[in-house]
Amino acid sequence: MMTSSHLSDASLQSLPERVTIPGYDRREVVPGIVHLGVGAFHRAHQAAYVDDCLAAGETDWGIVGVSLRSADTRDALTPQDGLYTLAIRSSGTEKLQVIGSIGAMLVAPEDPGAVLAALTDPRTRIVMLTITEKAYLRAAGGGLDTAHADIVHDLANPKMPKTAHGFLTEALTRRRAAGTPPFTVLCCDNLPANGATLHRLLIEFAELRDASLGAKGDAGLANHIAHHVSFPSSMVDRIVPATTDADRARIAEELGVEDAWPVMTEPFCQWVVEDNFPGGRPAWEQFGVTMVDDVRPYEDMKLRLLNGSHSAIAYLGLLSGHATVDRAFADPAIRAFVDALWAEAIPTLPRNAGLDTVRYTAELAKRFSNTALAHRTAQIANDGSQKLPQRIVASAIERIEAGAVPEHLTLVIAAWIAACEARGKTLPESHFTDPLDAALAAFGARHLSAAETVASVFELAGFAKGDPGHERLMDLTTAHLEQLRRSGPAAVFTALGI
Ligand code: CS2
Repeated sequence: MMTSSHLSDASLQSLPERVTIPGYDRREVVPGIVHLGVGAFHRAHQAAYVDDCLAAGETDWGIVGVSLRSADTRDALTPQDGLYTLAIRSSGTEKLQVIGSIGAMLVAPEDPGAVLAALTDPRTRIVMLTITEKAYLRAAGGGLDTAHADIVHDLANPKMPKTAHGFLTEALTRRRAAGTPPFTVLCCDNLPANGATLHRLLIEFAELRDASLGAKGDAGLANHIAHHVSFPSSMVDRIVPATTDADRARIAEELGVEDAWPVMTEPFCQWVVEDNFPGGRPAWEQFGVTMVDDVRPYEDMKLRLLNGSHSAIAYLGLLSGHATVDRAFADPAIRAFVDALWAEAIPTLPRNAGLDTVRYTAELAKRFSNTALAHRTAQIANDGSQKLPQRIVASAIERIEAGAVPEHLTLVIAAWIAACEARGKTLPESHFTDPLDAALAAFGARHLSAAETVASVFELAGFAKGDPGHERLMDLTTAHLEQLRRSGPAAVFTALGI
């Protein structure tokens, strides 16, 4: 039998029996989905669900993976025929599954034309996205950041786009001209009302495009997107720590062949999708996906309870010297803080939506305690300015407007600012990054008071802009930042009675 030193179609049959391999003939798979942002999260989540569909005989939903920025994933996976190992880890056990749902892989900056060709292919009926919060290019007020260099570029060069906005609008215009029905756009990022949010941003982009292209453009593209393209919202959930070299070495040892980029994850996996796919979809409900009319309650619960406490654990963990989520969560003060944070956020969730927050938070506590994941606090700390609005600020504002004093939620905002300030001092220089880093560093250099810092950061990040509770939110945050600067997290926990 032919053997190979790395994972590939040719080496699949020689893998040890304990490794699950694709249960279908990959040559029969036809691409039906284009996925923008083929990072580890996509490969642990949507690609695994699609793998199950393919194995059940729904062979026309293969994935074309697109990286909007770097060539890393393509370079790692193309020699492996798109195959990679998903390592499902819990304290003491590891299940290995080779996923085969990603066929072709494209790198947008190298060949935007090839990406547009995949998007305009009539077989493509769904375009999914996991491009991270910051790639939606929202301005502080929530609308499109029309001054962003990439938006400016894409409006001037519609045939050579860089952004998801540019690719989707150009592809939709070409499909419309060719008489091909539009694809459904399925946003899978951690944004509130993510489908509707992307829909709104694309309409705004298309309006600018219509105006700038004038007679040369596709008259009425914005209108077409507004009325004829579907943007279901979805809630995605699976914890995916970044793969380390030690993971690679361990997986190679297990497989007997190299895998350049295996993905680590936990057993838990959830996907709740608004059922609005005019162009068809896989029968996801048969493979554990919850298809619903309204995703909002699930989305709010996940963003405010899971992601909100994740950010809290990340920043308070970093300030307390904990490198991973499980270590931070084992710290009794942080554990007690997270319980209090949940108690503060839960009243902001919809009442009559059947949410079981007791069960949900108990399950979260189990997931955060998974010692096999080694999920780094610094990984979650990235892009706080983009994450905190929907994870923390929204609940804090609602609590203030309901007459409460959200001491715990506001501590998370202060801890984010303090952790940013700690970089280059008690934390390594670029331990985590944020799109606002240049401005944050400039505030740091001016040695502003806590009140001045909070006011500047809120203004810059657009936190709670225009909300009546804005001043109160800043005051509570300032008090925490003062104390964090003066005496560190332990003193703040004591002041909170923890
Ligand atoms: C995390 C998320 O990095 C982060 O900001 O909070 O990636 C989290 O692990 C996922 O949303 C879990 O589904």
